[in-house]
Amino acid sequence: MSLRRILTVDTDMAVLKQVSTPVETVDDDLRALMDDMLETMYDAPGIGLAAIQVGVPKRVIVMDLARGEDEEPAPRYFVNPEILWASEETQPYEEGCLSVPEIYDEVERPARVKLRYLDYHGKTVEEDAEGLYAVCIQHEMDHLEGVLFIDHLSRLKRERAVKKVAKAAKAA
Ligand code: K2U
Ligand code: ZN
Repeated sequence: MSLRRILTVDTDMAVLKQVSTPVETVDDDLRALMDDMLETMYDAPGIGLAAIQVGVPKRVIVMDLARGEDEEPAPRYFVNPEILWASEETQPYEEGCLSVPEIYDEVERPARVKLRYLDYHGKTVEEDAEGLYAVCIQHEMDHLEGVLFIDHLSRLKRERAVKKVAKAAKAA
């Protein structure tokens, strides 16, 4: 396993805006990528990561919502995820993003979604998500469409966010 660089909007916006391509086969090479993505996510730290965030335009997401010190890790892997149904009811959540460091703002998303995806071994899974799981999977699936959480904000907030990330990167 190896750590990958996480792309950020100040230098890698063009890559992050790409639409990712469906995976043909869940094989050992793809599992090695998912292992690297998970290690990179834990190191960041974060609770979700899309493959495009490490520069790989494949429809792959990793996630671990078990954040407590005393919680066992609970890694999740999503290949070619689809949302089959989304509730009319929405919920606001203060989101952040490893590709838009130090920026946080409220985004409104469907409170519950029904998912279909391939797991780490290529098996089809259908699952309901709500709460932080629903927020995180929708945030990550936006990444697969080249959409960042700041794209859900006003133009002024979005432009300020990109400028703030660029200024912080220059100062670092
Ligand atoms: O896509 C990413 O950059 C990963 C995000 C996932 C995420 C964003 C918003 C809401 C939930 C998940 C990072 O994990 S942001 C860090 C974080 C950590 C705990 C809770 C929320 C966000
Ligand atoms: Zn993100």
